[in-house]
Amino acid sequence: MDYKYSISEDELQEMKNFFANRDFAEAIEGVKKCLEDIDRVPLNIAVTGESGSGKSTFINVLRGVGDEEEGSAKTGVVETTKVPTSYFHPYHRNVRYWDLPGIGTPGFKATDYLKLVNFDQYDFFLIITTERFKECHILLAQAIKAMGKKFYFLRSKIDSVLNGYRRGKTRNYEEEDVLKEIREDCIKGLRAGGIQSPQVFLLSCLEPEKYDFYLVQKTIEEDLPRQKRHVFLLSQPNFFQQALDQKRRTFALQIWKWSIVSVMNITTWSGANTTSVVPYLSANGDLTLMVNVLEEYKKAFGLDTRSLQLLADTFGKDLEDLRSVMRSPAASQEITQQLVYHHIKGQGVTDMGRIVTACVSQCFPKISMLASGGVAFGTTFWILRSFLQDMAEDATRVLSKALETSD
Ligand SMILES: Nc1nc2c(ncn2[C@@H]2O[C@H](COP(=O)(O)OP(=O)(O)O)[C@@H](O)[C@H]2O)c(=O)[nH]1
Ligand SMILES: [Mg+2]
Repeated sequence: MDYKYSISEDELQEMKNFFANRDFAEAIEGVKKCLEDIDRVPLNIAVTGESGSGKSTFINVLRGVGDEEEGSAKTGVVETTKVPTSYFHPYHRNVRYWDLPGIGTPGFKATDYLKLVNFDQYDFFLIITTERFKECHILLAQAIKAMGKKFYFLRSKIDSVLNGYRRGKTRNYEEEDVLKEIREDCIKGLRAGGIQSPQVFLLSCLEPEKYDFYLVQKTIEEDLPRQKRHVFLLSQPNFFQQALDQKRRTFALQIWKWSIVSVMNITTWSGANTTSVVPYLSANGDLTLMVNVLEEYKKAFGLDTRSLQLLADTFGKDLEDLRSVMRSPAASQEITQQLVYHHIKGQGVTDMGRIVTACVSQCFPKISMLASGGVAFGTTFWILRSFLQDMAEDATRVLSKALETSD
């Protein structure tokens, strides 16, 4: 059994801080609220640009939805609508992407446009172009700024530009030089248009694992307020190892909270129904909760069949090839209470749970007031931590497999 799954000093400190200066019941409620907020806090992302710039395609990539899949944003169609269309993230219903009407039509007025699209409802704007940024993009950005919102400039279809170079006469070009040139050209144009310290992200929806896709994710994440940052991060696609690492770290920091809720659920539950059909539940933690949390890990890491299929399609790989590198039973099998219970019993996890609990009770003696003398806390902690680690490692293997080149 590996001690890397045990609780860290940082987590102990965070727990202590959380419980300091609050009474016990109030702190427990606070823990629950923190977890619930992740599914409740709304995040509305507006995607705007000229018609044909790739807005709808980009929204599908960000949501992890195939262009042809049911509920996808329709791509390659001439836009006629004057109202924004919203698309939920399939696994985070509080995250919504808004496909805004095209800008730059004759007589375009940025302030009128922003009123028309109800600008106030968005957390930030993504402004996409396939060429240089024009006056309409700059006017829009300035109007967004004047209204106190954030925007990001994205230069899309970079694959087409590079293909142009490949086919053209410029034989001896370095990809890095071309990208630098495009970036500098965009920045120069934006500066000339009056945008201070502009930043431009280069993207391709056909090659989302390249260019600035992760950088834009990271930049937005860092700009967002704490509670929104969390759900944004978890809802992002998994084309980069850094995104997987970030998700793992974020999930890891929640585990002590889930472990407390798990114990509290048992207390309520065993009081209500002492003749349970699952008697081991009270000693080990709330299995229903663990199943739900593990399901969430699986989806966030893109290890569910739907996400794997899309990854396989994106990189021209076979679904079964991607599956073949997964080792965690939670990734390759359906996550059930039996699976979790089997894990608890099979590997002496309860003993490890005791160790975690003992660790916690040194600086947080109240833990032993919780159900089963706090052992359920440690068991839940150990289970979630070990499955998280295993699924994160699977996600890394799946991504490497998806990105493998055949030559
Ligand atoms: N080569 C390439 N084509 C793209 C990319 N993004 C979108 N497209 C194509 O550009 C066309 C317009 O895209 P769409 O998303 O409908 O643009 P919208 O009108 O802004 O919503 C479609 O045929 C897309 O397949 C990209 O990154 N690279
Ligand atoms: Mg569209």
